[in-house]
Amino acid sequence: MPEGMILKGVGGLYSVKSPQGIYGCRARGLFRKEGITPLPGDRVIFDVTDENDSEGYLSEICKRKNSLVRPAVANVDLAFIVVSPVDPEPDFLLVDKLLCIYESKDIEPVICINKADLAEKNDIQSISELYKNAGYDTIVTDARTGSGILEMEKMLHDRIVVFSGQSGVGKSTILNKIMGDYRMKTGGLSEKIGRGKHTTRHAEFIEAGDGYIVDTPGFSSLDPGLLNHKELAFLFREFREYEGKCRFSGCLHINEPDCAVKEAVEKNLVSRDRHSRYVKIYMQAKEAEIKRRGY
Ligand SMILES: Nc1nc2c(ncn2[C@@H]2O[C@H](COP(=O)(O)OP(=O)(O)OP(=O)(O)O)[C@@H](O)[C@H]2O)c(=O)[nH]1
Ligand SMILES: [Mg+2]
Ligand SMILES: [Zn+2]
Repeated sequence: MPEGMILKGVGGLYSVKSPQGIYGCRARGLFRKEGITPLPGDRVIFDVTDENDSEGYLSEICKRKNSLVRPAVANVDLAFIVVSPVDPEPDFLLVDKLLCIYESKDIEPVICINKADLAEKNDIQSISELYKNAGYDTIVTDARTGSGILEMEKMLHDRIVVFSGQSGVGKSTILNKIMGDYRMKTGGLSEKIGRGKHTTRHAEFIEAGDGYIVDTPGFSSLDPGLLNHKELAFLFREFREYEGKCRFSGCLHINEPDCAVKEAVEKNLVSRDRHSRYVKIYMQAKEAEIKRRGY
């Protein structure tokens, strides 16, 4: 049976890309019974029911590496978290929550500092240093002129990539720029990515060379219930080297005495702001869990 990858799913009809072409496939009741919703990014095995019309049925969904809720996609390799130093003012709490979510799902995050043309050099530098020191790759872009976009495109190779971040930071503008580059390379036509209220609600893959990118409508807050507070300390990358060095095993690095992470904050080895946001996210995630359980 042929194998392929779901590019999009609308109204129970899935576009499956296979070496033989794109097939429109329906899902069998089987998946609904098992509580599985096929997602873009899923590797699937399908039955061809009509070769002429390229129609088929999904018969199996291969094991997922991960899946996201927003955008609802599977098997994501890389996430660009877009942040703008100005207009809108950066929401670092959101950035750090997104980082935790990607860390928990084994998705490599890259911080993209956009609107470099509007920002002060110092502001770009301080955001870049903050996240480099925490162990992340950062990239500086100006979606208007396209500076930095080529560097981004080099990271797309053979990967499923999502863009996320606050509303208005320039995700769609960057995507349009990338698509424009590929359009020029391939001579093909492609639609513009929606902005604001025109943003499509379902996740859809955009092919960029041999990589796939997914736009996400911006958001102002994230459901803290998406994170498990007990795992949070492991999701802050720069805390990991202090693991096992606190006085108490299972130290949360919040109020405990002789905490190696808090000592590192005092010595400026770990950013105080990142640590404060860790505490905040921990509290929010814990509260969300209490609400969920009801005690
Ligand atoms: N000066 C400047 N403006 C930019 C840049 N990137 C985006 N913009 C502008 O910023 C505004 C918002 O850009 P969008 O691409 O719609 O932002 P978005 O992140 O997709 O926003 P949502 O879809 O609401 O999440 C638009 O007016 C863009 O033209 C940039 O690098 N420099
Ligand atoms: Mg957008
Ligand atoms: Zn500690």
